[in-house]
Amino acid sequence: MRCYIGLGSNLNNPLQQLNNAKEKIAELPDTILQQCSSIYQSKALTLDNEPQNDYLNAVIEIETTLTAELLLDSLQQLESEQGRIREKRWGARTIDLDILLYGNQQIRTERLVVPHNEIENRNFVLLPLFQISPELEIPGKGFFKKMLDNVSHQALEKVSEFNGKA
Ligand code: PH2
Ligand code: MG
Ligand code: MG
Repeated sequence: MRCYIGLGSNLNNPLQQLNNAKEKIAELPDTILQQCSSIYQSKALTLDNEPQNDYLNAVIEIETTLTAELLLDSLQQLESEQGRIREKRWGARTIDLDILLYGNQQIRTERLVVPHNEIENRNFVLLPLFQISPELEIPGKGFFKKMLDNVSHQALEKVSEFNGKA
């Protein structure tokens, strides 16, 4: 299954957090890392007005035979290994690993909503996704290009590339 994962961090050396998570995802069983976007910086989107550090975000593509649930388990395991503490919704975090797309499946369970609920509202997800897969269709959500136009006012700055290959 071709699958896209969104990475985000705004605590404890975000660049290192993203690179580390990418390496760990590449090492998951039955999984091959296919593509990595650049790394982008943006202001934190928050639900309250508490100040938060800027985020670094990126998107990677993997090919995996893990089920969506098993992939979610693995990503949550990596999040806790990297010291993720869940305080409040949309709070600051060392690493956030979100399943954005799982093939062209639409999934809605207690634990998992795919495509990711917020995908069309976030330039820091759509732009890196577009960078690596401009032809992508987002099931149930319409045209990629249209979605990008709607969020292109959200400031986003390319700041780096991942270390190493793919
Ligand atoms: N993630 C959030 C909340 N706000 N803001 C930015 N810029 N980047 C994120 O990844 C992000 C956020 C919750 O998932
Ligand atoms: Mg998450
Ligand atoms: Mg998230």
